[in-house]
Amino acid sequence: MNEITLANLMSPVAPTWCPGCGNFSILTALKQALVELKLNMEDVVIVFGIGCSGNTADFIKCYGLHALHGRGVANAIGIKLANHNQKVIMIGGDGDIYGEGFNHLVAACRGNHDLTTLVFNNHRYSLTTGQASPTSAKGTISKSTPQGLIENPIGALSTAISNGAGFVARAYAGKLKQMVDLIKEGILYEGFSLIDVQQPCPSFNKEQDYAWYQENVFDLAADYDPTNQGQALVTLLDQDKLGLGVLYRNDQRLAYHKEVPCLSAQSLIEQFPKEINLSKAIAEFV
Ligand SMILES: Cc1ncc(C[n+]2csc(CCOP(=O)(O)OP(=O)(O)O)c2C)c(N)n1
Repeated sequence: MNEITLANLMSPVAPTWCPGCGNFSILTALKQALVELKLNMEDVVIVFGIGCSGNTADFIKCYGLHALHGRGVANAIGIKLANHNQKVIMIGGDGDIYGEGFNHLVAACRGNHDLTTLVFNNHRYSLTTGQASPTSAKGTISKSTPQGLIENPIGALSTAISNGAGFVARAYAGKLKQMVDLIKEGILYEGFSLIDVQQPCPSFNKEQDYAWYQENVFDLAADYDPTNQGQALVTLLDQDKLGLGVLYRNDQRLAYHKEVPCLSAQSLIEQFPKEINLSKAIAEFV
């Protein structure tokens, strides 16, 4: 057993993100959360999408998989079904998870699959240099929308809640302690946890800079009841500002792998026939 420390999460590769990118603090918060949870390196696997966010794969040393664009959640679901003992985390951008991979997100919500998805939401496709994404504001001028974006931003969190996600939260890259606490809570939650992390992109989203966020985020009220699904949906529909904290939490629903009869007692790897030499099979693929 190899307990997670900041030192053993340290990658030899330095981040290539732009100065001022919100990704730096999200990575710090994720590492801090893993350390505070006192997990072992062997028990955590992180699936990364494609994008500036997905490039986190190079900047944290852990077990993981760099998936195809939009397909990270599907891979994460498979890992969890194969090995229930793993804490499975999926990291990707708003383009990756709310755009190309949205159907997989909805599937994870509907099944309440036990994994934690962190969306690095900078409201742009940033690795490809700043096209409008599903969370860009209507009217956004970008390389792909030179005359202004016509569509409304996607209601990703309300879709997640109304489709069965058990834990939905919003964090902000400028509030480190709250981000650490929300990530920890999401990882400990047994079921699907979605944490939308609002983050400035200083290179390709000049409108939503740190000053904009200071004006446009607020902490959910102390008496906000996250178990009230209707209130969570109304809160999301009503808000023109971004409420931070746990928007919705359902402790009544079982995670997917606990409900599937052929998996609830033993995961796939536990059922794997001992006489088959898995190392040989893996060697053929690597
Ligand atoms: C299947 C596929 N479609 C499109 C691309 C091109 N592509 C690479 S990164 C990217 C944008 C990523 O944006 P987002 O997910 O918001 O992440 P960010 O870079 O903003 O962190 C796109 C469209 C790709 N690599 N693979």
